[in-house]
Amino acid sequence: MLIRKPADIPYSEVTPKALYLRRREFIQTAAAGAIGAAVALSPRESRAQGRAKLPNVRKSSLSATEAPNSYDDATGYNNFYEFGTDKGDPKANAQRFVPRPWSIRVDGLVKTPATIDLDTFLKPFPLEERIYRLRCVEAWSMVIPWVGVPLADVIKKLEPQPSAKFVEFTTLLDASRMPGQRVPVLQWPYVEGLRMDEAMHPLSILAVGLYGETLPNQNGAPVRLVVPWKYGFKGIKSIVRIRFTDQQPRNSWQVSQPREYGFYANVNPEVDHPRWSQATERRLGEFRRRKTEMFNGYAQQVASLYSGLDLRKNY
Ligand SMILES: Nc1nc2c(c(=O)[nH]1)N[C@H]1C(S)=C(S)[C@@H](COP(=O)(O)O)O[C@H]1N2
Ligand SMILES: [Mo]
Repeated sequence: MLIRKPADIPYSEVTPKALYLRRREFIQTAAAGAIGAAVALSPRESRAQGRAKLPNVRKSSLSATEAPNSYDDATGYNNFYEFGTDKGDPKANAQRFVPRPWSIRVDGLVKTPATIDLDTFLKPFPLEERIYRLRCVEAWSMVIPWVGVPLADVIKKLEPQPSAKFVEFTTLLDASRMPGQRVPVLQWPYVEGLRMDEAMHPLSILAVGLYGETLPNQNGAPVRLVVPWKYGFKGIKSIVRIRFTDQQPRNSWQVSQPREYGFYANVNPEVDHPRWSQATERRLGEFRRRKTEMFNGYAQQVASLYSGLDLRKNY
């Protein structure tokens, strides 16, 4: 795999200059506490809900063309066990979570291990809207307009060593802020991983928002992974650590129930979960079940990543 050093990638190449400058301007305005000026909601509403419009979000040609679910579906029906195990718990219990300041530890097989401030680090990256299908392993699905940056661009800037074959992500561990962590339903902190070629695929993003606004806490503020051809649990939320490794990471769901959840977790209607079928799904807001598509409908883009791999064994 070709990984160029950041010094070789001028920002003018990854970001049209005007966008880059405007984004800097927004960050500076936001830092100065004037964020309310850029918000479409009334100032009171935005303060109460921590909602703020993200400026200069460009549409992506990699978006699905289906109609997105409602904002209420996307933000009111979630799995985020750090805030409880019912689908309504994350929205109810994450309201007071404060996702700033936020730093991410970058370590393992990387040129320079470092602790980076999220806002400073992401400043140069242009934001894209990516409308993706999300298919939970529990057989429900949604279509969500995420706002984020390609994970590949982030990884290139972090400069993993050539020996890095996987990337592991870890969620914040802090039971005082994430009360669900007092309950041992999973081994905390939540951990997920991708093979390096999966992480570098253009569909993989780090999301910082949805519906043109900053990410609500229940959706994984301030930054979470979205990998649209995999079951939802790969989309780890509230990331505080990125570690490059030559060993396949042990992800939380696999650790908890290895017979039911594997490392790959590719959406696959032909491989049932031991306790239920994966052939169909219920789209939130719809009555009739839909047929689940191979790789969640992204087979054309991602199937080649798995040629030669037995997807029954590597579930
Ligand atoms: N840290 C953490 N990330 C997580 C989870 C979780 O419990 N903890 N749940 C996962 C599961 S099972 C799903 S389906 C998605 C759902 O959240 P979303 O609707 O915001 O994508 O988040 C994933 N990320
Ligand atoms: Mo899920």
